[in-house]
Amino acid sequence: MDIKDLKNADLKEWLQYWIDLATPDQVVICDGSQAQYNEICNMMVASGAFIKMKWPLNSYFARSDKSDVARVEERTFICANKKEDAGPTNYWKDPAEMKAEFAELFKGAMVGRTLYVIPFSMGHPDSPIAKYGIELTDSPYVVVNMCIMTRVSTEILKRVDDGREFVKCVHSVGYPLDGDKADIPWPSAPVEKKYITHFPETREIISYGSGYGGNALLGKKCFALRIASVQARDEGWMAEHMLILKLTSPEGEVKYVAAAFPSACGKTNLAMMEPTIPGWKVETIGDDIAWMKFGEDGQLYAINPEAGFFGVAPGTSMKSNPNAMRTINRGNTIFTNCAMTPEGGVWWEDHDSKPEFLVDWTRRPWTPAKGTKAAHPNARFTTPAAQCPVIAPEWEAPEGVPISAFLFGGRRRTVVPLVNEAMNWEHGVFMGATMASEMTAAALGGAGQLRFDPFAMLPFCGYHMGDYFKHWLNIGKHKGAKLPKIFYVNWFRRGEDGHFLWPGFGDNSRVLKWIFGRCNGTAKAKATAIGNLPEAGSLDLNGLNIPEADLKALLEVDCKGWKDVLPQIEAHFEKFGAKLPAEMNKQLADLKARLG
Ligand code: O2Y
Ligand code: MN
Repeated sequence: MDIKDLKNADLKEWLQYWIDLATPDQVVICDGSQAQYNEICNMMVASGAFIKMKWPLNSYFARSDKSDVARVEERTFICANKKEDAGPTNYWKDPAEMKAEFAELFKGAMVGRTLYVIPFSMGHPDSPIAKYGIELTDSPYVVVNMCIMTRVSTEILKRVDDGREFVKCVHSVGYPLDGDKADIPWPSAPVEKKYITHFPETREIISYGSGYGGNALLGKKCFALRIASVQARDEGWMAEHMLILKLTSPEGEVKYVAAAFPSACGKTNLAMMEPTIPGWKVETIGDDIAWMKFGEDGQLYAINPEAGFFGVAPGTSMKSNPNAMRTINRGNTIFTNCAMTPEGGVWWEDHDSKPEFLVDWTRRPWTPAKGTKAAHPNARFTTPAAQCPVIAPEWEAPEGVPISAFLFGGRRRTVVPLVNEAMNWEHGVFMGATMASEMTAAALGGAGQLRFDPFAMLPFCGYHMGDYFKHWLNIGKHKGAKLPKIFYVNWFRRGEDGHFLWPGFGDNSRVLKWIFGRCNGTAKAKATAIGNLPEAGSLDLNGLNIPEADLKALLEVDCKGWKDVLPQIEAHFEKFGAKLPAEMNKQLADLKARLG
């Protein structure tokens, strides 16, 4: 397919605007083929941007610039027409002013480079829940990562040309090769020139200056969460920062669960978990994002809009996540900011092997004696979901999977029990709205201070968070809805001496089993002031050896602890002003009253 052959005026005009402004040397349409993927990887090996690994097969190392290693929230903007619509939890810029600034920044931004046109689908292209996007980028690294993380094909371009709605995504690393400037392995712009911007009213994303992860792979956080959350609000569906897993009982009964945890709380590990309880099976649908729509039967059906995993490498091992290790070991993986073994293999902190010598992510020789991290703490693997040995056969089902339960959670050392079922939908929305992690003594604010991350959407909601709470409440009022049950889980409870009270990992399947039982009416709960907790004996603890005092702490209501955190919840809610739904203050007042 050639750009000259396009007939859709809106598409052609948009493409031509950016080509004329950024003046790339050439334009290439990405077709999602293995041949084009290989060609781009080979070109990056030749330029020094990629190193081909000895093992796993068909896999590559990339090392970023030291200043471009993660999402940059303070350079991420919601450019809604009205500032109020971005809300208190987002940075805002006026859309017209931002576009005017881009008209300068992008002038000649792609000189000496290729502009790649990436037509992609979020979700199976034939799914009624899927949405399309086109990303223009001057980064071949972004192209190959997008080929793993989304479904790229010229068929998508054809459908868009035929009039199908799409999200306009524009990206440049912000490093034009003007004059006789030579290219470098990881081109990017200084932090004050980086912009990751979202235009919710026109469904556009424009990103400048960063080549890393969520800043540059625009299908992920920018589209699938920030823009999609606005689309979902307007169209009556849900775009959530949630893993989706399939749970099968020994009797062969199946339930699907979606779970929201803040970044770096082990979502990928839970999505691929190996249960320790006999006969139970966990399979993966997705590890980061869920898009959900009501079916005719009133159930919420979820798809994973992504096609790959962009997982945090450090901490991933055969102990923490054997299925992620098996996925990446099957090859076709891009490792970013990991360390390299002398044999051309990969390493990171808490990897299963114990190396004597490495080349670290900054390309310097490394030995354990150096005392530094060999891999960057936000080092990543990009790997195809289809390679995961526990991917559910229906993970790409266009109709999605029916969700029986939502899980919320954070890192709470104190107060919050192992599992707590919401009394009803409104109470569940309150649980999501008050999701928080506890800061350590070393962090700003100190021990006991909560960092609120409502629904794990704090950095990802594309509109006012108060309106987002309202949207959740409205979902609960959908006519004929068979709503998922809502649970709050906490794997991170500690004793006074700092030890973890709960073993976590595969033993979290015990909590999933109780949740499964709550959904089909077979597990018993006791009603308490904070919600429904497992009745004694209803949580499967066979084969575990947890001290009685630890179990008691995990499964009881710490009334004093809850009362002590109420002022923090109050202060959290005050941020949302008049947009905080009255139901949330009512839930808070009711909780206070129940605690006595
Ligand atoms: O650091 C980045 O650019 C990526 S952040 C990320 C990547 C995959 C899944 N989740 C996240 C996150 O921050 O929630
Ligand atoms: Mn995430």
